[in-house]
Amino acid sequence: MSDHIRRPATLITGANGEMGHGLIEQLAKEGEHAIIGLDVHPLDDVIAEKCAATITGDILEPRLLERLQSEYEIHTVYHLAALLSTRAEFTPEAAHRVNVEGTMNLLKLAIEQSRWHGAPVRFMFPSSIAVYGLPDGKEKRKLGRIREEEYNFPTTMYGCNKMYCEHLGRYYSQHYRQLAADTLIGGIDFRCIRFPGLISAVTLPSGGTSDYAPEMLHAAAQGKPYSCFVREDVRIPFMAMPDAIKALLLLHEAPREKLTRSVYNITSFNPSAGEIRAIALKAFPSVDIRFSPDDKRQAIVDSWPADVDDSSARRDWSWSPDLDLDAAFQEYLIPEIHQRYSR
Ligand code: AKB
Repeated sequence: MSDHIRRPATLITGANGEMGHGLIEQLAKEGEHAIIGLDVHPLDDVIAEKCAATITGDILEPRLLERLQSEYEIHTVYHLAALLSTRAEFTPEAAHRVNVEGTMNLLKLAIEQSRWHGAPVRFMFPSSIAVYGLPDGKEKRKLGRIREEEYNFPTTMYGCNKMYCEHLGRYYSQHYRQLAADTLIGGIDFRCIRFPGLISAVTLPSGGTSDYAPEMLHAAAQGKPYSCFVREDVRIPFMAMPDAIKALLLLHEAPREKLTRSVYNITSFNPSAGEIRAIALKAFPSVDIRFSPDDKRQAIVDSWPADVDDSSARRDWSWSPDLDLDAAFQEYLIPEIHQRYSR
């Protein structure tokens, strides 16, 4: 038995993904809880060494869940594992299994954990602007910032999965086994953020539809041509990865009594694809970036809002991004991506 056993632990699923990298870096600096990093792929060495334990496995695998249950005392779950919007359209049923059944498994694990140690398990869940479904690009351009309860008609399997999991989280935290005679000890404290498209200097996303922005920038920094799969005028909200991590940690720390909802929008900036191209070309002038829209992926992005209203997050847990458009690109993304590819 190693020293992480029965030490209060934070479980991170999808730990090897984009957000997992940034989150593990940050949590390791704080050093409060032992980190358990779980992913279907082995964790990269840089983050593995910051974890008290790493597990390679599938959240749909019953044995893995039993192992987690018996070996660890989990107080927080960051459930980051998911199949993103583009990939999910190729295998919708598999996406349902990973995104919905996987989340159910983690919620059940969290409930069981809280029974054992008697305290609520904080369940941090990244949802997405994919839960919105606007009628079309024309309507989208007319609408302003979308509030959490508006246009909840996702057109993608991933969006449907995220929407349902938002409700599952609310159910597990507020109504779980509501007819049972016994009182639930502990329970789940479910906190969810609807993230915009994310752009990281360190990693490239895979399988998403907002991926055109990070792909364009990373290609430009390597001097590679890029053919963008959405139109030049398309606009959705984005955020630089450090702000996404900041948001997760801020919401995790927020006093429960301040939270007026379980699901919050957040945003930072919302450039059009053409504006992102202009920024990339200014930094890397000789690259060839063209637009050759794929109608079907374009339609997905047209169903997502051009902007979201994040006033509830600003009010309830003092959310505000550190990096606006200019700072995100000029102080974080361009210098770090440039350095990364010039090594
Ligand atoms: C995707 O494109 O699927 C994700 C998202 C917007 O949640 N990046």
